[in-house]
Amino acid sequence: MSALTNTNDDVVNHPILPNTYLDEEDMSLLHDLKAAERPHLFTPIVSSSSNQFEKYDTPLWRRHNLAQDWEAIAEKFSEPLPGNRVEIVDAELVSSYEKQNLPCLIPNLTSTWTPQTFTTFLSTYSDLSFRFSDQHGSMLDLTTYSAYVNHPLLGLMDDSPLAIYDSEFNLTEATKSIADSYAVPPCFSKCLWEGIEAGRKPPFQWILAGPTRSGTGMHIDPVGTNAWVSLLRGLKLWVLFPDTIDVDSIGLVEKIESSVWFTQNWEKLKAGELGQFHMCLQRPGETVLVPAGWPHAVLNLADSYAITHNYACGENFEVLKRMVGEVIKEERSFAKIWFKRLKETDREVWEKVKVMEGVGKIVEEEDSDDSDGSDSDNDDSGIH
Ligand SMILES: O=C(O)CCC(=O)C(=O)O
Ligand SMILES: [Fe+2]
Repeated sequence: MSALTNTNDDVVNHPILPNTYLDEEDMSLLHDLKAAERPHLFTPIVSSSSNQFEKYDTPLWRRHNLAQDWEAIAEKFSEPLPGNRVEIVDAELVSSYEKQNLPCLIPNLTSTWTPQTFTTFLSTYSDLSFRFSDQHGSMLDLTTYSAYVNHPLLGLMDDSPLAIYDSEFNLTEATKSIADSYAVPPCFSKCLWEGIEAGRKPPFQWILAGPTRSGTGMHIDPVGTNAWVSLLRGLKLWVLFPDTIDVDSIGLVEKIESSVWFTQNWEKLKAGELGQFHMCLQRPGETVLVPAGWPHAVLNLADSYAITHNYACGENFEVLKRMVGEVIKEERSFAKIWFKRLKETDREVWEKVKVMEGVGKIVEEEDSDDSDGSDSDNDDSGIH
């Protein structure tokens, strides 16, 4: 959206008010983005309507009316339920949690990072477009996104507003400053995919920026990886379940927005109906270690800005085995690249990995690709 198209004088004359002007093109883009992001909440465009809010309306995004009582709901959620609290530990203990594949929360890992808030992020990169998910290619510029977030009929009404979820910021010159604004905390084990360039391995780093009520519904992180999530500003509520849980019992496949999930399941969690869970509130400066294979949901209880990396961890043999299996199943062309590299650069891990199920077959394929004269390193099958 160009500032020149803004004819709303009230907004222009009061710069402290967020600009919420959206033209028809913006509304149409937002409608497309919402449709791609949550196809199950799709509402067709009412082409007969001349009112753009009615024409591009997405009523299912506010079907639970959470925005109305949000203050009270957020207040209730800001007192985590007793039970398995996520343990707060110092950096030296992280590897022991990686070995046991358990979650923990580590304070003070971000003191050297460039400060950032949801709002400063939106204004710093206002002209640039970002992604809102890895599931589709739709992008939106942050001026339009900011107008959506602050609009009384849109972001301020949605049960779980759109949030920025972008893994490709490290690939462009314009957003390189984001990659330069933080550093991987050294307490996490070395990623076994390290050294393979971004774009040739599965996505591994994301900016997570969203307003209160946004978040990430119940999910398991991709390809058997661990993750760390560092919060710079805001407040996040986490629930994590052990990797042994029956995923049907916690609505993993239902794609429920996290604000809705917590609202519908709070009493069940409290009554122990969902079994063992780990819960914590994450505050600025704190980092959560997410163990591989653990289903979890995260809800922003305030406007939040966070950075997360997923990493391939070799600290726990069973976790490593599961991750290798998932790489073979889901990212076959990357498996070839990774195994070749492991063989050349990390004999110790390679000795463990080479005997795992399916690995020998991939290596044979890679060897015969090489003897064909085809260079699989140039295979740009495009893992993004
Ligand atoms: O903070 C969030 O919304 C989600 C964090 C997370 O679990 C993820 O990015 O996989
Ligand atoms: Fe996650």
